[in-house]
Amino acid sequence: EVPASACPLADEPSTIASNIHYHAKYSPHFSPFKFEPEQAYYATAESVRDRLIQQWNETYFHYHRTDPKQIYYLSMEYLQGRALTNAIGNLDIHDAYGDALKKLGHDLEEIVEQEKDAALGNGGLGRLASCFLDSMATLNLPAWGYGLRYRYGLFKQRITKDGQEESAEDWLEKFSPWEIVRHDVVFPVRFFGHVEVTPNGSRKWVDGEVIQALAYDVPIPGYKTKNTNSLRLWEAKASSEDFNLFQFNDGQYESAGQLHFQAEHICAVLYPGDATESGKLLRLKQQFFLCSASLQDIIFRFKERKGGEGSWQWADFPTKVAVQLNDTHPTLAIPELMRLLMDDEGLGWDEAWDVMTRTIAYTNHTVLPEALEKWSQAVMWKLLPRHMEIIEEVDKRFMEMVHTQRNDLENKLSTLRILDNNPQKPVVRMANLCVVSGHTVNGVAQLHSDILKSELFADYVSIWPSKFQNKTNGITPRRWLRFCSPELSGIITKWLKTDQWVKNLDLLVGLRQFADNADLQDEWASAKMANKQRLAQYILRVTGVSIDPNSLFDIQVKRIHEYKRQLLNILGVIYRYKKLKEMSPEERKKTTSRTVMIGGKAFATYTNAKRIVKLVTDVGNVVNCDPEVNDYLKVIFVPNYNVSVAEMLIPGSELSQHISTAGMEASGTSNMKFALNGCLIIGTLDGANVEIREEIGELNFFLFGATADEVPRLRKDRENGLFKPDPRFEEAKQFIRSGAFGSYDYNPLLDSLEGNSGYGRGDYFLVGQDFPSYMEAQARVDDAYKDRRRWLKMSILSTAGSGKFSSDRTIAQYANEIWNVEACCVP
Ligand code: 26R
Repeated sequence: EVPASACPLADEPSTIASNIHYHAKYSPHFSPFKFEPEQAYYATAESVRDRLIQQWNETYFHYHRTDPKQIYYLSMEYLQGRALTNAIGNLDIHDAYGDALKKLGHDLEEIVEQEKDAALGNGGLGRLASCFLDSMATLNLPAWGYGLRYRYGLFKQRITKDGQEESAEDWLEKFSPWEIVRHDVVFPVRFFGHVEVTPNGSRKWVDGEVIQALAYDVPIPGYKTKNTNSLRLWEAKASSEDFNLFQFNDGQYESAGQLHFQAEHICAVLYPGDATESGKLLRLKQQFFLCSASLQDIIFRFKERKGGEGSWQWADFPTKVAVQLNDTHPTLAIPELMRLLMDDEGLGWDEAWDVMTRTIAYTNHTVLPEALEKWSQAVMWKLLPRHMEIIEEVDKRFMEMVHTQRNDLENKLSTLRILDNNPQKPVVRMANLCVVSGHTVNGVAQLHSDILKSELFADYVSIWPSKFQNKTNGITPRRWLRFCSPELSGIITKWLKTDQWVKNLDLLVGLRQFADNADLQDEWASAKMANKQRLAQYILRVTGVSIDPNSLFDIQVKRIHEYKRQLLNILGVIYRYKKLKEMSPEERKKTTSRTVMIGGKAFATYTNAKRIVKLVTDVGNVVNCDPEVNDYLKVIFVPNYNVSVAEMLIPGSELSQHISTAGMEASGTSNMKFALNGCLIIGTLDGANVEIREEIGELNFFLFGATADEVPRLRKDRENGLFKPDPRFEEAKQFIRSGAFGSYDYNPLLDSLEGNSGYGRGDYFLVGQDFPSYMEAQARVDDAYKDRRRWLKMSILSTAGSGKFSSDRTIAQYANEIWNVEACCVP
């Protein structure tokens, strides 16, 4: 009764419905008699996938025929989130699929909730990579992402009475309809072994263990365009030749499949703990696995498109290939490309260096010293002996260049070199290798790029002034406004009289002229209210706490880190609570009611971050149950913050906090998502906050805190005992110490804010320093919220000023100023 080949590409709901029905019946993931939301999700996803595959094949052949220069984005992280809403939105078939599902007795909004997030990343850097993929496809750029297919991505967070508890999240438990295994795309990746000199004098890396990299492709559709790019994720496998059948039949099961176990470990988890030697080795293996497999694939495709042996020149490689390193994690692409060109393709050093350096560029995403990668030379020699030879040669040639051309830098050489030969612990500095080898280095917001140029990489700037650029981050307006807030999107389209803003976000400035219009303000308020109600229901479901949609929704969601200063937020909340307790009921009624939500994951071994999670939950437990106060203040720890949760929180927020110590947050990208959704920001002059404030106007931004250039002096003053804490700050800390939030030992956390913390860096993040100006900014927020019209105007102006922060703008700049690639539109 179901047409076996129901045309998958028609747009009529009834045809779509029969295609979904077809997949439910003939794609055998479940028993055929069930068609519950889960089965409906898989069948719908497979039906959408048919369309993606169609466009994807056309895209591949078009790129193959026209041979444009292609971008390859190498990243250890992608935070894709869910794919279904995004795919039907980009394919512009949302309503047809909604109607089709209705015919089948299901609700699309409920069906999409069935999908697990693909969380193959940690935070900002991974989500940026995913926004970039969306923009590259939307701009019709020939671009592929490369990453690893981790079995367990970012851990699942649960909140217990002891704080955060982590568990493995098996996103592949029931198969992902969005990936397609390419059994014909397999490359060998070697580890360990040694270097041999061949009779003709060239060098060859041999022996050791060889693991196979198998490709899984995820289609990346652009918005309202045919171009559909790929995210290629590598999985590690041992070959059947490495299975010792003889040993197995002899009962030696472990040793029979040894390489199979080794292979399984490589892609088992994202960021395996690196406290142990074996943990460090595994992380390095992961990085090399990504680099080697991707480069072999890139070279293969370069040759394939050139059509056969002898028809290409290696000097042309950089005119067809641009490789972008997402931070230093894929730095090994540099020596690996050199090795492949010299040892496999027979190029000399100079020729290989020229090709490599014109191909590879590097983005820096952090200036935090503990996040700047340094690999032990001993581990590198063991795992990658040929690459260490190459790195030594790069180091040697760099030193020679300084000797002959830049005598003045001679005394700086020990920090500028790639190798740090400190006898205690000789290491390779990955960022230095990237700066010396890449053709371009960029930061991710203007302030961050300026800091790179004036501090971290200052001496390199004097050698290669034109190598350094800024590319302010951006976010995709599809996922982060059009799809996550359809109500607000509809209003914007109505007032701008076009939906072109989804592809050209600068058009949002057109809202400015209506910011005072009471009709727009009322529509705006009702869309925001609907989003707040949806969020309130969600919070009730996951925490059991009921929150009032008429209160000010104040949100801080991001990884828990001392430099991001969730502690400043919660200390402010604690002070507010204490004052509310001291007020008379009449006084309380005059205050602005707030719901403070804090969410984010703490790295499993980051003790102070976990203490902060515990503190927020303890404060919530006390405040939310306090009948005197809980009409005016609620404190929620939002569990398991991820991309899907963000899609719920951000549209429902009114105030968001981006309050890092100035100079420490490279950019931030959630700040852009909140601003785009008409949420006002309380923040420091850090990262992209600076540019957001410029764009939306200083009157619409609640600014506080020390500036980046004041921070070093303030830290010195502190060390010298010149800092006088604000009495409110002392009162808040004392309140915690008094046991107001339970008996957990918060002293180590609070001591980190004092002059002499255990680390010898008392209040390194300047929480005490910025506390008074933070509280004053919060008082301005309370005032502003009391004037409903004023607040709505600011909210509209916030969205209107967010055009610059589209990742389409960011990617267009990378394409023009770093990659030198052009669009290649599939007809
Ligand atoms: C390898 C290990 C030490 C490691 C360090 C740091 C692994 C991952 C990171 C994550 C860092 C690099 C990160 O996510 N940085 C964030 O990048 C975002 C996108 O550019 C910025 O918006 C954000 O400010 C920055 O913290």
